[in-house]
Amino acid sequence: MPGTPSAPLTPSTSLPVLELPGTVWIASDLHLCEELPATREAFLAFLDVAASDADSLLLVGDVFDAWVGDDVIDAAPAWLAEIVAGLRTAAARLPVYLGPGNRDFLMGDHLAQATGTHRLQEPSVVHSAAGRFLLCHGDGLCTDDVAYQQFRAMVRNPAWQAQFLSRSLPERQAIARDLRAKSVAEKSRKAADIMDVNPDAVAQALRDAGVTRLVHGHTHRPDRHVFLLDEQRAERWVLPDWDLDDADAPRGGWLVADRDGFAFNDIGLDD
Ligand code: LP5
Ligand code: MN
Repeated sequence: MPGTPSAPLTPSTSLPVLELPGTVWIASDLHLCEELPATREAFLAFLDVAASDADSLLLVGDVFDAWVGDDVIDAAPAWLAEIVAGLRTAAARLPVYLGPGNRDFLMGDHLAQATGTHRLQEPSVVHSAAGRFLLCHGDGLCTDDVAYQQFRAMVRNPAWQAQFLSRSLPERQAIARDLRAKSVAEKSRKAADIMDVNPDAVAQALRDAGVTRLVHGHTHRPDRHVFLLDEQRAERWVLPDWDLDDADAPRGGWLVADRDGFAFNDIGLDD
C-alpha cells in the first residue's frame, strides 16, 4: 500500500460545480426558529461579519428548524421577517448560497428571490482557493439509518412535495410539529452509530465527485476525519450545529476555506 502509485480520481463531469474564489465560509444546522432567540441573534451577527470578512457564504442545510413552504415568508412572524431581512442584507454584499437540509429541503425559488440568495444544489463540487471539495448536508450519507432513508425518499419525491404543499399552511405546520416530535422520539431509540455517515457511502460519493475532500453537516459531530480513499489521503470535515440557547452547552461555528486551507472557526462565546 504505502508507496504504491494510485491513479488520480477522475473529476466528475455530472455534478454541479461552484467556482468560489477568495475566502469561503460554510455553516449548517442552525435550526433557526421562534424558540431559539440567542441562536437567531448569533446568526444575524454572523451574517454581518461574513459580509465583511468572507467572499462567499455557503449555508448547507437545516438553517431552519422546519421549512413547510416558501409561502411562510408572505405573512412572516417577526422573528422570521428579521432572518429574511438579515439574509437579504448579507446577500447584497456577498454571494450567499442556501442548500437543503432534512428539515428545510422545501426552501425554494420564492425564498431565494426574496432574500437575493442562490439555491445550492446538493451535492455540489466547490472549486475554492483551498482546493476542490464535495459539499452536502450529510443526511443522504447516513445509509445505515434505513427508516430515515425510506422517509427521505418519500419526502424528496416531487409528486409527494406538490401534494404536501397543496395543504393549508396551518395543516403543514401541524404535520411538521408532529414530525419533529416523532423524530426526537425515534432518535432516542436509534443506536448512535447508525445516525452517523456510512464510510462506504462517503467513499462512493467522493469517487463519484472525483475529489478527496468532503464537507458536510447534519450529524452534529464536528470534526476533521483523515482516511485513505483508494490509497489516497482523504478528509471529511463535519460542521457543528448551533445552539446558543442551550445554557449547558452553548455552541456554534463555521468552516473557513481559503488559500491557507480549511479551518474551523468557533462562534466566540466569550464575547
Ligand atoms: O432532524 P433530526 O436531527 O431530528 O433527525 C433527522 C431525521 N429526522 C427527520 C425528520 C425531521 O426532523 C422533521 C422535519 C420536519 C420539517 C419539514 C417539514 C416539511 C416536510 C414535511 C414532511 C412530512 O429528518 C431522523 C434521523 C436523524 O436525522 C439522524 O440522521 O434519524 O430520522 C427520523 O427520525 C425518521 C424516522 O426514522 C422515520 C419517520 C417516519 C415518520 C413517517 C410519517 C410520515 C408522515 C407524512 C405526513 C404527511
Ligand atoms: Mn440535518
